Amino acid sequence: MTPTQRTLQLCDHIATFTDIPGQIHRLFLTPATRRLHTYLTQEMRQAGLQVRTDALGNLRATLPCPNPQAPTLLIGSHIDTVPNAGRYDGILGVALPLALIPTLPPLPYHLELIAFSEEEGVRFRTPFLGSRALTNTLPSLTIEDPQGINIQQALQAFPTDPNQPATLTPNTFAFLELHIEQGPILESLNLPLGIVESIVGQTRLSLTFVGQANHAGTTPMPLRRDALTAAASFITHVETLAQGTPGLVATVGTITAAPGAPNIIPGQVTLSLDIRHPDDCTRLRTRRTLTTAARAIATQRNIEVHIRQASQQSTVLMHSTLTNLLARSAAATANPAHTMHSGAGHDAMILAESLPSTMLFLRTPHGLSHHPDESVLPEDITAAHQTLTHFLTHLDPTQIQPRTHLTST
Ligand code: HGY
Ligand code: MN
Ligand code: MN
Repeated sequence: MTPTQRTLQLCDHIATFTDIPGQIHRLFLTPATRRLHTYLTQEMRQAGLQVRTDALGNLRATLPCPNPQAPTLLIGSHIDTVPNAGRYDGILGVALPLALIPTLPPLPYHLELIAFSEEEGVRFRTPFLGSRALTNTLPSLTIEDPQGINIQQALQAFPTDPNQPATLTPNTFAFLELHIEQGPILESLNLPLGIVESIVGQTRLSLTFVGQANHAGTTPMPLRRDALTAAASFITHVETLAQGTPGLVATVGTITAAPGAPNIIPGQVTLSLDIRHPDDCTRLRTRRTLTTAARAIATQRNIEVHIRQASQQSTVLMHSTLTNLLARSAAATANPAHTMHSGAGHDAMILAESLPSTMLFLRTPHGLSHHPDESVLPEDITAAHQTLTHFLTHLDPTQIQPRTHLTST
């Protein structure tokens, strides 16, 4: 079996680990993730890796080099999914290196393959928990999922071992993430690979509009305090602002209305807001404009609004020495690549705060991602394998200077 066939086989099999039969739906620390850990641990051990699960549920597999003093290169991506997901977002960045490892020559550094436990922010409405553990920037573990289970309780139930450090392996010198592009740019250029120069910043908010639930038949329109119509007005405002601001994307991706019956005026509505722009100042200005708008809409309608920031990430630059080596590796293996920024968030944007980091993208057919029809071309996986092999065999840890300032805000 070729590494490309093996990569696809791994992705196909990983897709069978799901909490909702008939879909790919695998959130942080769920039973499906537990079963996937067992499978991946076995596959990683068969590839000659030493495997452990850390205290935050990240699966960590090391290919040691003969010199115990050698530094470590970290490589990987996430294994949680969005609801009703495709089979490559995150997963490919674990499967592709795992398939390649048996073909690699000896390297002058330890290689640590990591499957991050949480990146999407679906279960606890807070993203990047796996990589945040490694950079010591975890939020409070008392954050609860919709069932009222907090992160600490979920870790105990999984279970993870609190004595397994969820920190960077000492002497880790760099991080590399492979990922599908999740957008249409590479396909439009007819190119298999993307070299990521920067990852766009993002802010995620949770807004709760609180009005007054009441009888839908007896309450005249002028006397209502309807939280859902306030939210609807706000959502329209979000779209209008984003449409009128070049480069801005803003999304209300979830909404719940309570108590939730056809004959009750909604008294409470909670929605999520995701704001992204390559320029941090524009993103932060948008955050201010939209929160001010939410408060104005609430005041006009005599209701309250509560705003919580779930996460905020600045735009980060990838490490130029690593990025240049990736570009040279693609060229040396005759695989055309496009240098670009990432509109999607990735674990690399968290790791880059502490560690020289870079990313390689694979073209996404039809630009379709966060969708069950997400796909990848076998020839692009082969291009990524060739590029990665060249990168790993030409990477000199002594040439990678740590960076102290990587973010633009
Ligand atoms: O939301 C994102 O950008 C990523 O796919 N988690
Ligand atoms: Mn994703
Ligand atoms: Mn992803």
